[in-house]
Amino acid sequence: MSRLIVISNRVQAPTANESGAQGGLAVALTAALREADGIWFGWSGEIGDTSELRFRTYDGVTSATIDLLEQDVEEYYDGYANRTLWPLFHYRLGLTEFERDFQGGYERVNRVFGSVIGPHIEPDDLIWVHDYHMIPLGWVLRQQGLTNRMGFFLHIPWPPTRLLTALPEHRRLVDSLFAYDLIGFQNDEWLETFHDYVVTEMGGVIGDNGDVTVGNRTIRAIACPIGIDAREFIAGVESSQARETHKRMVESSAGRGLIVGVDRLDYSKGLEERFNGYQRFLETRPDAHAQVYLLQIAPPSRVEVESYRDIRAQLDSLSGRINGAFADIDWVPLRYVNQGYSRSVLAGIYRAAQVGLVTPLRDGMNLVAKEYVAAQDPADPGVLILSRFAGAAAQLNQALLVNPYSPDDIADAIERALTMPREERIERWRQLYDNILHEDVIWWRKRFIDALMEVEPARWRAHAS
Ligand code: GDG
Repeated sequence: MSRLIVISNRVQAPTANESGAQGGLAVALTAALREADGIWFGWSGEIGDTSELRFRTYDGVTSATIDLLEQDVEEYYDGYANRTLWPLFHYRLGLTEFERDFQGGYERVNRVFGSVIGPHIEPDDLIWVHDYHMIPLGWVLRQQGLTNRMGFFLHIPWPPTRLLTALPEHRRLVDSLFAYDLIGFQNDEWLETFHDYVVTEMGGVIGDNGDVTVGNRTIRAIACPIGIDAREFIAGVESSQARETHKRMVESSAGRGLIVGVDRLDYSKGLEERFNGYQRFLETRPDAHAQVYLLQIAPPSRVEVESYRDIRAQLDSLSGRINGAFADIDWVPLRYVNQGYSRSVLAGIYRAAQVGLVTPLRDGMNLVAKEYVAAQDPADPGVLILSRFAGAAAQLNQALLVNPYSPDDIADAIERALTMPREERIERWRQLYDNILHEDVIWWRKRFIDALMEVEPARWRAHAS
């Protein structure tokens, strides 16, 4: 069997003392790699010497990391990845920064990754590159003469053509994707917007079987939604820590309904709009006062980037205003917490919540929505409120789907969720649960790898020669 080589920006394979917040990608890849013999390459998250690869194996997952220079981190990670591509791909042109230095740093670091990783790749290895930090890496590896089967998966949305063309050198970026054999997107919507770019900007042709041809290069592009490690998560809900947390939450709720939100502190997650929606709910339903509260967990992320500091400051003041306006001597309507918790603590919190409020303005998938569903009590499940702009909405259409920009929509959905009869909650939850159980992370990995194995291996060789 071929080895699986996974390459992503950050490598966060589990360690013996792991307890902090892992991003969605890290959680999914850890689960995927545990099932396959392979190596996970990427950045250690540290500043230091870029030439030394450090190998480490824990719990069935081998990882190999390099450090990056300070300038690399500024230009490639804080710069092009998080100040250019992230906002642009989340439809936030106003927050997007266009700096030539960022692009230069991005390409340079991709070349560094290629030169360090390339020598460790064997001819039969399957290569799977992840996310927007690493788009040109396939091209870099092809320059070294590698003819392996190579796939790329984009965890975030693919932006509409009219937005993408605002990026200087957009064509160069998309051209480099054609070094892969297979590209995966989270859902049909992002796949279609990619097709649109290929047709309108590159004069390409879309075939019936997912083939995408530009000039003499044909690659395959598919929709392949990521899932959670549902069985592991469900088992976690039964852990003693999760049970203890559940008990603690029930006690501290004192009979009030708990609405929960869990998100990295990121402007794409729509936290400000969510708080506005909750405020609208409080304004228009005075009878609900002291009957419910919203717990928002939002561990800070990307603190080096100004727009992240801005959103944090805005949320600090908005949460203060909401509590100032509505709190009573024995009721705080909004508990806003800026720290991360272990996964089993999160599982206990999800379980205790009558409502899961997941309202990103734009999200590739959103795994929190799936975790919330996994954690529910089958006999008395809570209700998921989900943004129609999350990739997950395509699969989880039994949730209450909302427009996250509309405070009225959010307020109405909260009311509907809190008053939904048990039979309807069970009916909706069953269908959601079925989906997260069947289309889990193992299903996702298999679907992507199977599609990669189906691609004609001679394709790249023919064009490379
Ligand atoms: C990107 C895409 C796509 C959050 N707080 C804590 C914590 N988390 C965990 C959650 C969940 C993960 O982080 C977040 O995953 P999401 O999918 O919601 O979002 P991103 O981090 O933006 O992930 C996204 C994903 O990649 C996978 O393709 O779904 O669209 O943006 O697992 O539980 N974990 C712990 N403590 C916390 O406080 N332990």
